[in-house]
Amino acid sequence: MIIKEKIQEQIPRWMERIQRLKKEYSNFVVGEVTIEQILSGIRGVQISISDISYVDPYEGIRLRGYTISQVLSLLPKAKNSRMPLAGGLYHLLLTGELPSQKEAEEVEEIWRCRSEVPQYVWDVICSMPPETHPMTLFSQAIMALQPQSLFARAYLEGVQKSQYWEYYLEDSLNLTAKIPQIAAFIYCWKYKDGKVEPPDPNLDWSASFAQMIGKGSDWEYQELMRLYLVIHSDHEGANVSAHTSHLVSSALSDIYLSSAAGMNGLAGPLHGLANQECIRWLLNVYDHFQRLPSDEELEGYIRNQLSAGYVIPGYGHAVLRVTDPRFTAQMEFAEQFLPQDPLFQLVKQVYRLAPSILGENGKIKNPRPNVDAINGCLQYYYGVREVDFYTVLFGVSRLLGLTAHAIWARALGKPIERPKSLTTQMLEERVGII
Ligand code: NMX
Ligand code: MLT
Repeated sequence: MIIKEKIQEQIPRWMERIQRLKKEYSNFVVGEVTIEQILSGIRGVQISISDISYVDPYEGIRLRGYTISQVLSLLPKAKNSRMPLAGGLYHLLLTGELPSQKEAEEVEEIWRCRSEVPQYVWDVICSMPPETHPMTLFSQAIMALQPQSLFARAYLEGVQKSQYWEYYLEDSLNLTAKIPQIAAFIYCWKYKDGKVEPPDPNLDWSASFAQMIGKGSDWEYQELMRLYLVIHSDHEGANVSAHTSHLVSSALSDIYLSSAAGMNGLAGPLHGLANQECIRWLLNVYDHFQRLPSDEELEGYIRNQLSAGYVIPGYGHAVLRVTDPRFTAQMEFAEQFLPQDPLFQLVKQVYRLAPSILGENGKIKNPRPNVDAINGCLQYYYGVREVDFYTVLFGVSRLLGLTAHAIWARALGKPIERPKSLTTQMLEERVGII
């Protein structure tokens, strides 16, 4: 397997770099922590390293050093498509190297061969009450696969630490191979007649999800999914889902346990679930006016929301200080394929008006849109209108990033994480107020 060989070959070099930092610079002070940071969600505290991706506040995400537009243009493309193969993206995340067409196809083929989901996983989903949120079902399905973990078995049998990553890799390929089918099953079980189209072996990973939910002949939707599943895959190592899954896997919990933990974080409205909140918000605006509002009407609406204490979903970011390039990539797609769609017109109108209104009180650090300000509008246009499903799509993509971080964490022998927590009194004593 090419990805495995490449990782294997790279490990000694990475280990050497880490060991050198540890040995020669272990007392070097990287930064300090202020009380404000401690009290505001450890914001900006540099606490971990991962080389899978990095978010520059003024540029946005780079996946293995490549910007979103470079990733979209440089990765090998799917058949009859202008969009990348997700298999190529996974190769890039795992190895740091841009794959050839053949290398990208190799990952796609591995996924194809490992995509079968055991019947009991479907039974777990079907035993849940129909009103269960799709993210809960998604997380449960991942957990249900946990008995298949090769790492968990190997650990019990006493496998060497230096080999942990190999089992993490196998588990990750097994899991990521199955997730489009799991997502499609949840969609069809919860919203349709429960019948899922069997996967078409001629389609790539992303298009195959589209086909399984009944969009086998919708080329544009398949293109959208190819775009979507690549650009949502990772956002460095310290966002809620990445950090959660990293923390959990640092206890040597296997990829199923740690990925499900990450998905539970993604299911929060300030994180991944914001895409569901955002489309609801846009639909509410449209319903309220029964048409596209005028600029004045929309401004008034936004101001009312803010003074009632609501956030404007899809706007703001913990790290970014510019418009999210993932938002821009989707804008470009929408301009090409759905320029007249009323909801897309509304997305553009909000983009034109909201940043200056949000910026007025100087509180919000970044009044510009993030990835979630538009992703739901695109799904809605193509008829996937069950908005509480949208975070599952985010999750399908994000599992590529989470698993890549985890494989490398094991490859580099990263230790269990255990930062320190203080009491309020200790802080008061340190600043001298008691
Ligand atoms: N609408 C209204 N107020 C906002 C917004 C917004 N979109 N974003 C931030 N603020 C407020 C925020 O509530 C805070 O107010 P207070 O001090 O009264 O608590 C203040 O501005 C400062 O917040 P920031 O430091 O700018 O943002 P922070 O880093 O704390 O949070 C988010 C980042 C993304 C959680 C926040 O901007 C937000 O809640 N946005 C809306 C939800 C959203 O779009 N989330 C998606 C994130 C991306 N993702 O996919 O995960
Ligand atoms: C993400 O994609 O994870 C979000 O933009 C949130 C973040 O980076 O904090």
